[in-house]
Amino acid sequence: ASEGEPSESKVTTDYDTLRELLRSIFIRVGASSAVAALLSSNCANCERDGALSHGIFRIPGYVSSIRSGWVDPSAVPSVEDVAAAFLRVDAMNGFALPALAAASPLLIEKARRNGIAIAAIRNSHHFSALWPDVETFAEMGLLAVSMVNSFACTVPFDGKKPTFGTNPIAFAAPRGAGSPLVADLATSAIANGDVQIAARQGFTLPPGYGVDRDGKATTDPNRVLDGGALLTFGGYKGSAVSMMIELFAAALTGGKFSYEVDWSDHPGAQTPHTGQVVIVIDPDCGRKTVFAQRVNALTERLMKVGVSRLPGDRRHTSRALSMKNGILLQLADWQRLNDMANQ
Ligand code: NDP
Ligand code: PYC
Repeated sequence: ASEGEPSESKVTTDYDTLRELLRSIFIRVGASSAVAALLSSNCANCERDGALSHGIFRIPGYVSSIRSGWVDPSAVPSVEDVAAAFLRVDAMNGFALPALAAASPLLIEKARRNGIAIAAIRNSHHFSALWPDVETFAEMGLLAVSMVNSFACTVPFDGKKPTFGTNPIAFAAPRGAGSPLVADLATSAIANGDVQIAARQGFTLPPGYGVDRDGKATTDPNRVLDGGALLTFGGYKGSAVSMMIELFAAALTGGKFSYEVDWSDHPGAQTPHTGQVVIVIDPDCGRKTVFAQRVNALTERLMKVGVSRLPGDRRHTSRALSMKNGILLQLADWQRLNDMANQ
């Protein structure tokens, strides 16, 4: 079978069936129904959108982290209203998604009232892509930016030891009638999830992405994962952005820096216990023109100068195909999920 078509080693599932299967796995390992619903939708959304570095291959990592006692899958986040435009959120050693969900209604209300609002989330575990966290705000007509740090697996430019996380930043802008314009990127040369996928599938990494445990350049994903580390994208520039993400996601929120994450007492832990910041802006406050029209003016110009695809386009194409034809999975992965749900 050609790529995208079912074969004997592949299976097609519809979105709701996949989400429900993932939900039952989370429930089975002790997640509250609220947390299970959020994590399963998020992971199914990543798989649906072809955001595979945070799709179903992450499920064993979630389960392993929960079983190790490192993260509380039934934590109830606490939201503190500290200023006109500032919320502090304690995720109570739970996942970051429920913390953001708990903060979102007040965050939106504050952004609309004040023009801007910030949720500073701490004591949280973020284990997914960042675009789902910002896209929903843009669907409501708001601009959003989020940053999260992770665990020390990236060497700062000119440094000798892994210190930063893969530290992604995601931006989302409303586009009027169309789906929001979203850019979501790790500040490491590649996301750790993609290194794991390369290792599973036997691919090498492009040169300049990673080093081995002795700090020597390597294109072998297994060497990167086995005590090695990633480099930042764009040399010192990516390193500067990653450094600032440590400050926004950890120093500002009260979360841990990536180098402070120590899960050695919890063998099996995989979810970084750090912080996340989410900044939401009402574009109407900056208006000299209608914001969505300005977004469209820019994207039309980009097309005119030869840009064939915008950030997020690939995901939306994948989403449309998944919703029409179903989500194509490796049979072995599908069987493993079913085993996990029934264990
Ligand atoms: P990519 O390098 O795949 O993509 C980065 C951005 O660039 C995306 O918005 C993507 O859009 C866009 N893009 C990619 N190729 C092109 C192109 N040719 N032309 C125009 N735009 C393009 O992402 P990363 O590997 O950096 O990150 C992957 C995911 O990992 C992200 O979702 C990130 O949030 C997540 N992550 C999570 C971490 C965590 O701690 N929770 C840590 C690190 C990463 P499109 O999606 O449409 O391809
Ligand atoms: O893919 O780099 C990554 C990552 C780190 C934490 C969650 N995802």
